[in-house]
Amino acid sequence: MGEGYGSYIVDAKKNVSIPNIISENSHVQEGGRGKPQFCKAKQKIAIIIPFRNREPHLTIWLQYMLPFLQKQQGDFGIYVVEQIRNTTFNRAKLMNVGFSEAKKDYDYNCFIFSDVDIIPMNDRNLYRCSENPKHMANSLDKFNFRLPYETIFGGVVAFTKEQFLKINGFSNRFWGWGGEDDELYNRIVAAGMKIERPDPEIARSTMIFHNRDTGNEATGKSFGLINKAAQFMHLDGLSSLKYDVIKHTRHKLYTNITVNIGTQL
Ligand code: UDH
Ligand code: MN
Repeated sequence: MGEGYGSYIVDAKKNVSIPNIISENSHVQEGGRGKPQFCKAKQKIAIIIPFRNREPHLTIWLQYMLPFLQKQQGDFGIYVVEQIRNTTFNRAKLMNVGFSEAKKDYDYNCFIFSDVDIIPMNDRNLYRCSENPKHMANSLDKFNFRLPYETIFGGVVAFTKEQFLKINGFSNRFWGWGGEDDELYNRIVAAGMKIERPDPEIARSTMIFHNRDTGNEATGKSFGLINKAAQFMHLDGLSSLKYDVIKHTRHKLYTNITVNIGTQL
């Protein structure tokens, strides 16, 4: 199991440095942009990563994912959307910001929303969009490579631009850990779409071990909204998104967008 064609081991303890990753990915351009050298890709992929205070994870993610995306002949851009300090984390809202900001850069038609700590362990797991919103972290080591429940839709998910617009993005109202991914699933169903998942053997992925972050405690305060997706999705999401960009920086390996997304009312 897990040692088939295309699989490899992710070593999260290996000490790599950003300059190292830069020199190993000489084709990656300013802002974390990559393109196939000898063909034209159909999909233009923005990878959106919600972020705060996880530099070591980001380094590992870049180390594995830049070669991975290039090997898959992706036309891609990496967006690290960083929430300013001292406010409760809001993963979903950062995803919406990433979508809105990436769209200004390039004609992206596929958006992959990925946690910073999840890395696929098989390069046949195509980081591409599909006919339906796609759940890509369906075979995680943390859950013994099984789905903990059938409707789980967290970790890494892929939407075409149309699919994401159809559900008005994520809810902006989930502060602290949990629930936003289940609400997202309910939006998809409410919009009459289905989800799809790659073969679990191919989708095997690892989540780098970590403890719960400060500022991202599960309060459960928003959990009541999970089952109200159909009712609120058209009012709460991309259409109601407000934020201030504090800093917009093109690093060599990614674009950082630091934002003030406010606090829970
Ligand atoms: N994130 C950050 N900084 C934070 C909080 C979250 O960057 O302070 C981002 C990051 O991309 C992360 C994602 O949000 O991968 C999701 O948060 P998470 O990794 O905390 O979510 P997960 O489902 O939560 O992994 C499990 C936390 C409890 C771990 C307990 C240890 N056994
Ligand atoms: Mn995690």
